[in-house]
Amino acid sequence: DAAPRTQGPATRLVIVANRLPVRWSDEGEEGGRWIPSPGGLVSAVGPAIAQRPGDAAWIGWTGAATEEEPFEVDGLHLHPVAMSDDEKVLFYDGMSNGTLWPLYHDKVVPSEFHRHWFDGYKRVNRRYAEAAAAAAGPEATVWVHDYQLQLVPGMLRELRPDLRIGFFLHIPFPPPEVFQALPWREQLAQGMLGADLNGFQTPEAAANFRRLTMRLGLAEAHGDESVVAGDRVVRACAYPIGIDVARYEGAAHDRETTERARDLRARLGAPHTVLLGVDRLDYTKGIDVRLRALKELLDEGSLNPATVTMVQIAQPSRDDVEAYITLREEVERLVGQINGDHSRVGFPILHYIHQDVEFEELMAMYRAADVMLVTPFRDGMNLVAKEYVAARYDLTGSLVLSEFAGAATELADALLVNPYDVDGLKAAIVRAVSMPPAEARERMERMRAAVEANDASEWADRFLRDLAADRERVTT
Ligand code: ADQ
Repeated sequence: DAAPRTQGPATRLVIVANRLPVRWSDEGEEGGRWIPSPGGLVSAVGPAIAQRPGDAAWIGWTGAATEEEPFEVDGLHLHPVAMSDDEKVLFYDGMSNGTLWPLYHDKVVPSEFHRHWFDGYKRVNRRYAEAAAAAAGPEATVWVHDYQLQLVPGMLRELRPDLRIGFFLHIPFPPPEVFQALPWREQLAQGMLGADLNGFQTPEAAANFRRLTMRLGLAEAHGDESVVAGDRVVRACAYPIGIDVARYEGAAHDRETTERARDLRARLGAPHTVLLGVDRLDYTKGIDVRLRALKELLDEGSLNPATVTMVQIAQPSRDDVEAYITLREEVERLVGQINGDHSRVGFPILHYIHQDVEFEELMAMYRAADVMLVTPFRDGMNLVAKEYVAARYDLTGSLVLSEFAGAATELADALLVNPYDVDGLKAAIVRAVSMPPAEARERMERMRAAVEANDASEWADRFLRDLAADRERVTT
């Protein structure tokens, strides 16, 4: 049975991710065009792609229901995967965001199991795998990303045993005790075992995966960071993702950013202290508990509304999924309550922005904020925490960080909190607001060293280098 092989014999590296790294812009001539959309993944794997000009392809969904031909943007071959509206509901809203996302994030909301969701997930995963198999040149490297595509490595190995296959999970991987509830636990674990290398954000997540494969009887222990499945050694270890440090530090130093930050503080009424939250509007991010802590601090008089202002950016996200609609209502109720109780005309205590924010504005916010609140109940990494640190070149500012974000491993000098502990969170906020400059400086210096030591491009290089390394043989 011949594997589907067609174009791109030269393609040495294929990235497979849920979305393509472009978006449609209506601006410009001829009714619009595709432009690069700078997300975390693009900036992280971008340098690796740039080293292979003309040799790299990206498989993903454009967001549209229509079928599209491969096209090219800035020298990168893009292969759109078609997905009908019905398939999107099963694969993306359903299995990905209604089953796996909550299950992997400590079930902050209940995880739902539906057989037709999994069938849709399987069907769409197969389409990504077939597209990757068709695009990859002989013995090429394929790097599959994230929880939406966990079956792809296994499917791809069957179609193209010649490929070197890597998988990286951007979100947490739960302990086997939690994962085992999944009716499709074997298929999902087997899917990942199809990869030569499985990367995770933390050593704990990698250990959870290795433990799971052994518990399910799919693999045996093999050294500290691998398992043996059949006749193959599968590595599973941590590759904590970083940010494009130069981009963030550069933008922070920009004169325009400085002016924008000053203007922002003036527009906020020149408060003594600006608190900031920046998240996708997601129930895992702990926005509600953070606002509850703020409310109590204001109610009790531990924070003075005459000197403190908070900005909460909540990027619209997954608004077709029920739990996100409920969260939005809860957050907006809290915002109304807090402002109703503590604002003065012309001076809201809490500025809530449920919008996408452009990069330059986000940088100005990081520069304007004295205290950054990053309090997810569970988070694979959390790049916002690292972006804030990168922006604080003058060594001012405090970071309050959840101990359940992957970033807490590297940013141990933040004020670490248990986001479920409202009193602990309140104490950390008060401590951050009143932190002596010398202490803030010391902490920020160490946090900056950690962020600088793990640049996004090095992260991708390290993963791809390890993936390319000689495969260990299993001797029986
Ligand atoms: P996310 O859950 O999306 O990512 P995060 O790591 O914080 O979380 O990345 C969000 C990105 O979006 C940041 O770069 C941030 O600047 C940007 N952003 C946030 N709000 C915005 C807004 N309103 N407008 C524009 N941009 C905004 C998933 C995992 C994380 C993991 C990353 C990368 O859940 O744990 O760190 O992938 O692996």
